[in-house]
Amino acid sequence: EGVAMNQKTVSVLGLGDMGSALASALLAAGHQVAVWNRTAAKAEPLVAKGATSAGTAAEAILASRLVVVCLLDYDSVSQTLAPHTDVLAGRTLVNLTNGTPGQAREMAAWAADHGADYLDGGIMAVPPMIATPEAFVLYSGPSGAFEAWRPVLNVFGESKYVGDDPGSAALQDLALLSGMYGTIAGTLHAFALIRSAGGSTREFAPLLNRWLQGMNGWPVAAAEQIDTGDYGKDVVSNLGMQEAGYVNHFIAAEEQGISAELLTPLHALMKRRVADGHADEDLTGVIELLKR
Ligand code: FVH
Repeated sequence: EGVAMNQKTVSVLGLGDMGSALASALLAAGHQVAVWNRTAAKAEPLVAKGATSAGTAAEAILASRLVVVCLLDYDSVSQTLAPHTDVLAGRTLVNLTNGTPGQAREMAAWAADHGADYLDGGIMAVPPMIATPEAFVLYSGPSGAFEAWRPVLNVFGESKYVGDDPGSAALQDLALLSGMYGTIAGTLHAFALIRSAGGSTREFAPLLNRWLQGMNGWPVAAAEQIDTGDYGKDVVSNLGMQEAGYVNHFIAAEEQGISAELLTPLHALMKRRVADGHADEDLTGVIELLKR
């Protein structure tokens, strides 16, 4: 069934867990939605809610001036869009696929070559959070295109515009995810340690939560030291002391028969920083070793 061009229609390319959540949110907010997915059957639940299923990606692009793309990775985005450069002119592509700043900049230039505005986005939510107050989405690219489509994009969650460099959203997205993965790595090590002693991770989890919540202020305090470059200011837990204690993670892991490999990289950096003469400073100074 063909999809007619409609100024008020929003197109969504990619109906995985996230794309389906985005399309559902648009439908729930009263938008007309044209959807396309490589595996067509994934459109069926959305068609039942009122979406129109496009037979091809080109047909979906032609249906709207706003085209939201949410696929697995940039390779899949390129494979999907590249055969349809002739239908991109005059449209705004909002690419919510996870990627790198470089990939986003390259795609923005490619879209411009074909007459389309390009906004890159980073979704800071899992699918069930879409359209709830907890969700926020980072956007970067031309501010005019962002402002024009902001009311529609707000359906997904709070829209946070982070600048006209198309790579900014991906950069901040990856920065936020790296904070998340650091927490996940530490948590998995903690649970492995608890489990190695026959303990219940379920019982331990609230204590870990309490501890992590107590660390809530750490990023802000660390940022203050990093921006001033003064790693010796207001030190309460000096690096030399922390490095000496950190070794116990490896000894305990050996004793308990688990691997401490999730904790190894930070220790190598702590040791180098101590060896460079910064034992009296804060652990934050390790960031200097990440410069290339
Ligand atoms: N789900 C999440 O928790 C995170 C939250 C933050 C943002 N991410 C990013 O969102 C992108 C999509 O993620 P997703 O959860 O929808 O992923 P899947 O459910 O695995 O769906 C993948 C879709 O991509 C299509 N696809 C894959 N390869 C190709 C290709 N070569 N050509 C065309 N389409 C392709 C796939 O189609 P199909 O397998 O159903 O035919 C799905 O529509 C992602 O960047 C996350 O990092 C989600």
